Amino acid sequence: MNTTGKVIKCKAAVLWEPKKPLSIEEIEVAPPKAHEVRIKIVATGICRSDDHVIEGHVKQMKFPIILGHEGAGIVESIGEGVTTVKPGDKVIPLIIPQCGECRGCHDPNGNICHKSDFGKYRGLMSDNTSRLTCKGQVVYNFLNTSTFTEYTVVEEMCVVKINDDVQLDKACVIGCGFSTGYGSAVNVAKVTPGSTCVVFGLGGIGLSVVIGCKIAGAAKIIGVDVNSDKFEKAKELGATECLNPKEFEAPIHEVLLKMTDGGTNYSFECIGRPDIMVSAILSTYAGSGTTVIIGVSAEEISFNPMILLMGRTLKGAIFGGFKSKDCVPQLVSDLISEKFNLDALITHRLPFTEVNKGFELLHKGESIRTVLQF
Ligand code: CND
Ligand code: ZN
Ligand code: ZN
Repeated sequence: MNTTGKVIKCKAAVLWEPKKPLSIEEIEVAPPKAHEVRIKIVATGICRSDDHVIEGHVKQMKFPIILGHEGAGIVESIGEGVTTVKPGDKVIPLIIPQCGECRGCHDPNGNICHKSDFGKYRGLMSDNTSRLTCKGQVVYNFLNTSTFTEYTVVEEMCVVKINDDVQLDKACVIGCGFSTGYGSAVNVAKVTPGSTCVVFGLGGIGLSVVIGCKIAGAAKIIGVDVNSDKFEKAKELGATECLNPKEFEAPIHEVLLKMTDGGTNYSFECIGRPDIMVSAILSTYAGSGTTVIIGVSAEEISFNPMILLMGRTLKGAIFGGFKSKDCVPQLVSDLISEKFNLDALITHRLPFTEVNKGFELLHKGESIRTVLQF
């Protein structure tokens, strides 16, 4: 049945309020307006950032909302004026838009398009309306995407066509976790061959940092996690050793300074804890160490400025610093040509309707990425 121009009724996982399970509901997805694209989602990963909203950590968030931001799908229909995708194209929705016109898009050294919803959390399209409704209520979108739904509508600047040969149930993790971690290593830190790296937090993001450090030629990649079950996979992906802070009396940065002759060249915080962000900075080499903060936290961090005066650099990035529309197709091609393998990141697959079970696996520390299939 041709659905172009019609409202689509379909299933979606709606979060009505924080600290509640997601609820599988029938929703209405309006047709795309000008410069918008309606996508049939084929697969989506579960990321800790979705969980931050469920747990109520993101204060500005509006409800009800459809979470999910690590998806891949097929274009169902396009609005007027859309030129970069067409119905039937395989696509990845983009958590960082690339409008191509703002200062952020013109900045060769950054990727923060001013149309991004990070930090603003308006949850609406550019015209301040939503294409999603449920039981007569407006439903907000998450990070310009919303992928826990059979169909979603995004703006053209928030979607990119990818190679038709890719499997969407693998490529979906390029929509957030993989690109975020990998790009933080190769693109933001610019890890150099022979260097020493430490990665705090070995979830989907941290393991993707490990993959990036290895491809960049790091000599030593130390993984740190309070869950030692994460170590086997980290080593399989390139970690040369792993530490559990619970097994040491001294603070973990002191252990790392001893192990690395005064500090690592690079450190990455992939958890979202202010105390670990400071540990990450302190574990780098005074003189020229670089820390990249990737974890999301609403709390503030504080440390003595002398720590940076000593020559350290502190950076942060969203989506691994990648300009989304420019870089995602290449990352997909790199996956097809086996520059990296994402199989190890996808530990579980579930039908979309079992989304809450996917979050349980994340809470228990059993999953890296659960991919929900539609
Ligand atoms: P996930 O929960 O899978 O991984 C976190 C890991 O940290 C787990 O293995 C934990 O066991 C471990 N951990 C927890 N506490 C500690 C501790 N005190 N010391 C050491 N290890 C610990 O999460 P994820 O990998 O999906 O996401 C990680 C963070 O990255 C999270 O805050 C998420 O919101 C954020 C993020 C950022 C971006 C971005 O663009 N910057 C994009 N997506 C997610
Ligand atoms: Zn994410
Ligand atoms: Zn822009």
